Amino acid sequence: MAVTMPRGSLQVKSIQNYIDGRFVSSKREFADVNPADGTVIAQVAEADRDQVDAAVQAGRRALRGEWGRIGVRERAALLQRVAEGIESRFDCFVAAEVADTGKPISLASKLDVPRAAANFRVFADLIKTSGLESFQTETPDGKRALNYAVRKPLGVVGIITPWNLPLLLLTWKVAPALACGNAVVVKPSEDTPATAALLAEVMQQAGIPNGVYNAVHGFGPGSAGEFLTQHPDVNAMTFTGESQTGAAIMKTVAASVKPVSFELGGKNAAIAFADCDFDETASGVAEAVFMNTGQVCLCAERVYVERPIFEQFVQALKRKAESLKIGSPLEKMTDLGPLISSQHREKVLSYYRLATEEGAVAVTGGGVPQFGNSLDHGFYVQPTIYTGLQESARCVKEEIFGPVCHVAPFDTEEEAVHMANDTKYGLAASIWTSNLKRAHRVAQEMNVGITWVNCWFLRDLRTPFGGVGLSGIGREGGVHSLNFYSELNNICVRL
Ligand code: NAD
Ligand code: 6OD
Repeated sequence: MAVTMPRGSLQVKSIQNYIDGRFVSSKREFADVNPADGTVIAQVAEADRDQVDAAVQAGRRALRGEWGRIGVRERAALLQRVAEGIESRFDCFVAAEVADTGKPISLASKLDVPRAAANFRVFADLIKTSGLESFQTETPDGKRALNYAVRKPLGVVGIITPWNLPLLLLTWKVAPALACGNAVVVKPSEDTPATAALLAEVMQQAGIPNGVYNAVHGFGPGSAGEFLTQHPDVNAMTFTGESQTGAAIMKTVAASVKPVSFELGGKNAAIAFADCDFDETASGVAEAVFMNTGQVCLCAERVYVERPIFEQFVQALKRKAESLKIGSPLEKMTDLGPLISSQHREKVLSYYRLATEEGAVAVTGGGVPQFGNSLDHGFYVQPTIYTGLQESARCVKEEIFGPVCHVAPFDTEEEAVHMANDTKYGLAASIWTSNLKRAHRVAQEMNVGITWVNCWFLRDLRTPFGGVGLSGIGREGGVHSLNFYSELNNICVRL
């Protein structure tokens, strides 16, 4: 068993690596901490270099064996079984994700776990139905040739993921990688190892052959993350996490010229025009700022509001922030859980202090809530809204990754577009207006990978997803994922 759970308790005790279809311990272990109260919920096996190598070699063997021979229809059926396996252990996945991340149970039940199953279903369907282009070519001697392409797996794909939406982001990459016939070695975040281990149990029960899905645990530098990126037999790396980590991984893999896909940080803007539906916009922007305690790469940390509604909007956002129920992730009514770790809380609080030093006005929040119970040992911060900063302030330029935003007024559409685009990041934007022409015009001006109009984080998994600038390299989603996780071999036949 990857994960042992005492009867009647949600507490996880031991999390192991999953290599070649077997759960294996390691010489070293590290603690998995529940961010809601700081308690240790599991000891996690930290894979050493040899174990990472064993996982990669298991992937290679799987590709040479049964997995390398089965057809698309059977692969798709196996992915559907994985989706069913996740759904049949829904409560277990929710409990593990909530314990690891501290996110509210309502969010894990509504977003993370259903999306994990959906990731497998969507790519199971897509791999069966997607076609490739073909061209009939006229040759210089007046005859013809036929060009067509076939998909081949890349081989062993290394997948490294963060802690904010652990299962969702892991399966977002595992599902298309397996759909294309690859084997994977995943390295989930050291802060959230549990659901990757539970997924191994689901893979086993679904009949995914040994070696196709391997999970190794550990940290980045000098640990499993780096061992995986350095491994010469890994054919491609896909990574979600901080931009700086992406840069380090890129350097490591450069020597072996591997394909990379990077989904990185963001400093996303929301732009509210005076003609927006005010209540809908206040609710939508509040969700974009505070969901998952602001720990979604797509969250809006910069809110630009057209001057005629600025004061009223700031007050509406303040009311929304102050009405959020902060508390135990296990309470159904909780809106806001803790941050992931004491280290991350220190980072977010350092920005709260910096905002004051940079001259911000705290409209609400800026500190740490007190509960008078065990939650005081958790890593909570108050939802926070600032105004009054210069656009050049570090708090407006740097990703904080907490429940915080800065709200600034604007007078013209051009000014709003300029401020929104004045960032080294370029992941997502949201535009709130009832003027359809302006919505399209401004959306097309955004220098990002995804622009939402009158909504936020509304996903269709067939669409391209990724960022520009510091926010990433490449696009995943739908056929874009299939194209990343496969090599296309073009065949030219002289007729
Ligand atoms: P992180 O970069 O610190 O860690 C991500 C993963 O990389 C972890 O598994 C970690 O162990 C591993 N890692 C760290 N250093 C490594 C190294 N040198 N070599 C190999 N692996 C290494 O990110 P995080 O703090 O876990 O996640 C938060 C960040 O992720 C935020 O910046 C957020 O914006 C970003 N993010 C982006 C997206 C997106 O889709 N663009 C999605 C989610 C999160
Ligand atoms: O919805 C997705 O597919 C996705 N990759 C979301 C990323 C969220 C960032 O935290």
